[in-house]
Amino acid sequence: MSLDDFPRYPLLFGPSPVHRLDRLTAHLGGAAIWAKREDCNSGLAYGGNKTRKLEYIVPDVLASGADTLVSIGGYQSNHTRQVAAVAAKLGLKARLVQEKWVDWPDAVNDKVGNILLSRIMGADVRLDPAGFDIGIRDSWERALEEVRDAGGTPYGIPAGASEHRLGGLGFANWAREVEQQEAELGVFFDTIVVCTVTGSTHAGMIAGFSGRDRPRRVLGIDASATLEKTRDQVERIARHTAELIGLGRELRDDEITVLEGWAGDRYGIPVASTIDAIRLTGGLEGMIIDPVYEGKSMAGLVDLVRAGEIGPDSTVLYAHLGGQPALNAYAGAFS
Ligand code: 5PA
Repeated sequence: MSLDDFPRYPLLFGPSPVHRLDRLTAHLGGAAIWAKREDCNSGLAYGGNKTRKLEYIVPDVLASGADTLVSIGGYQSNHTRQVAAVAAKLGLKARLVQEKWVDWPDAVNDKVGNILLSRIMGADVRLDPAGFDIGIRDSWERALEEVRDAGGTPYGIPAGASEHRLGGLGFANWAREVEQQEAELGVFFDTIVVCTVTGSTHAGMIAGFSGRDRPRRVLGIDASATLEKTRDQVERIARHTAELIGLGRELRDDEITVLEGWAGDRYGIPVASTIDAIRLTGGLEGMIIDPVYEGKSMAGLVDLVRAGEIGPDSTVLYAHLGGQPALNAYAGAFS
């Protein structure tokens, strides 16, 4: 088996854009920094990393004969918003469990941003008081049951589409896309920086790059603040995805790197370095990143370059995975 043996339903505009971040590079005074932009990869409700993952899941949805996508995330989940968009596009229903993953004191947290967009797209949005956990949830299993009881045919997509058999394939394909873009641009990204929480984005990249001759580092920056769970999930999904696409060997431990230090104490709560990274990237590049995910991975990139852990001769690709709609629910952090 190889990646090409899996059907892909196109949801993206095409390859996501890759470009230099010249002013950020000059400001940090070290490695050359580039970005690859999943935040503008699709016309479906602002796109993002889940839209890319869903390209490999939709064929299975269609084959299953389901009429309702059932998924789960926090109130401000980017994932559930992208599931709602894909359901709309396919003419399916979406049933979304939105748990209280973040105790954030903004009165509009369950009204603006991602959840607003999901409501606009016609999803059946249900709030649930449960807290943050990246694993398989009872509330999600109950939602599947309820759809069945009501005579529907559900298709379950777990948090972040990660604990899904095909969840890693989208970013294995991303790795291949990067190689094509490198050939066109005449550049080699020796280091990739990516935010990791439910794991299949990072894991897919690891699997996708692992079959290549020229080694590179794929640095996952934890934004879950439940490091061991995320690390386990990344490792499991990376190994599974590598097997699916026919790597033909076990992944080595040193291919799986999840770094801690920028998540703060709790998922979803920005810390000083997150806010600094958001202002820095916005002010130098006009590139907008969010306080839950990308602000944390950018804070990691900034510190690793400044500390020389990513050396001055490196060429770094920052994976921008989307997520900006959540900013609307965090206005208080910037006032
Ligand atoms: C998310 C995830 P993984 O979950 O694949 O590790 O990706 C982390 C990530 N950046 C990084 C953005 C913008 C993300 O949205 N979001 C989740 C969501 O419910 O939105 C799955 C947690």
